Amino acid sequence: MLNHHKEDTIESVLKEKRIIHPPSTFSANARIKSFQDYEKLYQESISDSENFWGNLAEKELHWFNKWDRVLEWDPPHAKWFLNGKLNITYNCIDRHLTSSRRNKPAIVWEGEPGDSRTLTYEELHVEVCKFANVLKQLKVTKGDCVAIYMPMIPEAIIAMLACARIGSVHTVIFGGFSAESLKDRLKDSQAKILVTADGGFRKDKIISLKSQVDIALKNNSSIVEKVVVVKRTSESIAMEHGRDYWLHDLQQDISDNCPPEIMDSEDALFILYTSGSTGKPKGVVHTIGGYSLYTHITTKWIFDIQDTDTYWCTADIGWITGHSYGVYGPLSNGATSLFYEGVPRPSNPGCFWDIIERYKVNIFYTAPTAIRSFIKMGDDIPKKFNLSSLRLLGTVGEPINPEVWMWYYEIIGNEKCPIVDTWWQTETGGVMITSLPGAISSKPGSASLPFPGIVPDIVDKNGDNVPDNTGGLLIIKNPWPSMLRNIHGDRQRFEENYWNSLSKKSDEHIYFSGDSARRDSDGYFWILGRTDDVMNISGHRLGSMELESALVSHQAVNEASVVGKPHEIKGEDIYAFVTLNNGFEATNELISELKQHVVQEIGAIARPGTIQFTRELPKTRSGKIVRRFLRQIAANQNIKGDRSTIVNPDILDELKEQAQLHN
Ligand code: 6R9
Repeated sequence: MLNHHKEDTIESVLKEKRIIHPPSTFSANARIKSFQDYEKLYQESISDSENFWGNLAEKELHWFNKWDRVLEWDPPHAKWFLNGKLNITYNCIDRHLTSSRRNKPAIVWEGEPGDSRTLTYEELHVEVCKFANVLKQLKVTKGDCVAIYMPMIPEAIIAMLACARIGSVHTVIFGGFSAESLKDRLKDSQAKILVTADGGFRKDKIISLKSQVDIALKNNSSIVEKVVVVKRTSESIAMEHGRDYWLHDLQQDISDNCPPEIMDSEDALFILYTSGSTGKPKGVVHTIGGYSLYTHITTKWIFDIQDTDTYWCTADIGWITGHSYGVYGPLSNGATSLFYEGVPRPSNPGCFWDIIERYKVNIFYTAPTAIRSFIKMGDDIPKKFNLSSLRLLGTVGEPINPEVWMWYYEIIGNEKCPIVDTWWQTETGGVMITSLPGAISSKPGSASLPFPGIVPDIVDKNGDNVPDNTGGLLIIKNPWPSMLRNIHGDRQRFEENYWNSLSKKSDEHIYFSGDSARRDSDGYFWILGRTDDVMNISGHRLGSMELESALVSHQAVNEASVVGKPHEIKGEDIYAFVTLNNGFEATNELISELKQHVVQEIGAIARPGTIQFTRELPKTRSGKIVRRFLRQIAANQNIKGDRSTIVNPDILDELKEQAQLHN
């Protein structure tokens, strides 16, 4: 199987002609049942978009006070549902308590060691209120930032909702990040409180989160005031007097009554950090009203969740997918959302299929990198399990190779489940381009068509349209409810990075995604990848600059340039070219040391696959490293393109020759 997908190149994607239609039984019961229905909805959404979003907001959400205006668009600054008052936790929890959903599981959770927990909507309400009261007791008030650095356990979700309940702003920091990354994000967000756990279980090991916290906070009394620690692994950990508190101690005798804070539609809900093309991660800010509506309606129409469904999104809550389609979207729809602490591992390669069988999961949403690793493990593993409960599959995070799509369709979906390939970003808050499972036929490898209300386009770097089937920059032409509102503390970066990137037509204020794509003659979008120096490693965004800074912070490294190299499971792998300081020798030991150093600086997801030492890097006259050539070398391709811009062209052949040793 993998042999096929290795050959997936842009050319083979261009040749992809298969079309898979929604099964008629699926369409008959779906919310959006036909292509005509989609087209009608799309037309309505575009011809009077404020009316479209206003009607949905009124119908789908509970507001304490209705808004005065749907949209104020002062490009690139948008305000949605002006003066509307709401609380996302009221929509995600309280409103379900007056119906039969009260006793329905909201969260079904399984730990890696096999322990499990179910929280009904009523129980979730109690837990969120108790946690919210703990935060209040710690003097967290509206607008304060609370950081969450947790394994995938129910308390992580409860903590997010507790923040939203009292109007504080959460920033979830992926539990796989190192102390250094944690520290940077805590500083930038100015979080007052940090919620963490003694540890978590991952790949049969204990991840000691609290010790990372201790390193991050060491000699840094100005970062967070207090740390709330959830007991998960019961490992012995250090607790600093006056700073660290066990959650169970704080919760003794705490009230379970905590009315939701009345929030303005444009108050911040969360900050989530993501990599950009500079060394400093961007704190993407989302606000309550627009995000509530957009995650609600995309979940409802794309995943077509019905009240009897069990839905599972495998993303960690440290990423936007976990926020929008693990927590907020499903709960707002009153769904049962499943969470799993662990990941497939050699001791339990079939754990995902086992969970699908045991919990009778109906809707399953995961990433291409995971699917590729399942293919590699062999069809025998999923075939041992009963996957017949599944009725819909989804994918997100990176382009899915057509052959990988077909495997997912045939082996996991048994050719009866539609697949939604959903294109979106941390910045967009929710899915922008996707098929709708009952209405839009899929072409394997294409994210399909825009969601209602979204107007994507493909342009060149001047902002001019490119013909169909030609690659170009993927842009969005209109504002949408869950668009990012800011980069935390850096309005200028927000404006320049996303809205002023096209030289000629910057006055048009179109949203620049940083991805390239092509549109075919049926209007389907095919995402080709990033156009900036951001890599996509197993569906996680990592900026070249962040990695380079991490490498250069090692005493042996003089200069580093990092590019992505195609990888059969991860999509891309990290390939670093490094020059050394005098007195350091290029040894295998140093390679291992540098890899470990990057893990320490950023986290395990950033471990470079290859480090190649060199005496020089290819540079322009103005001293800029030319990554384009380095990408070709890393990919083991012939060097193509104009070398005349480089001052030291000879280095290219030398690098190429040495690269053979690494490939
Ligand atoms: C949701 C999420 C965003 C970047 C995005 C693009 C890539 C996401 C994709 C996809 C092709 C899809 N991406 N979904 N590429 N097809 N269905 O992943 O957010 O972590 O911010 O990453 O991921 O390159 O620009 P985020």
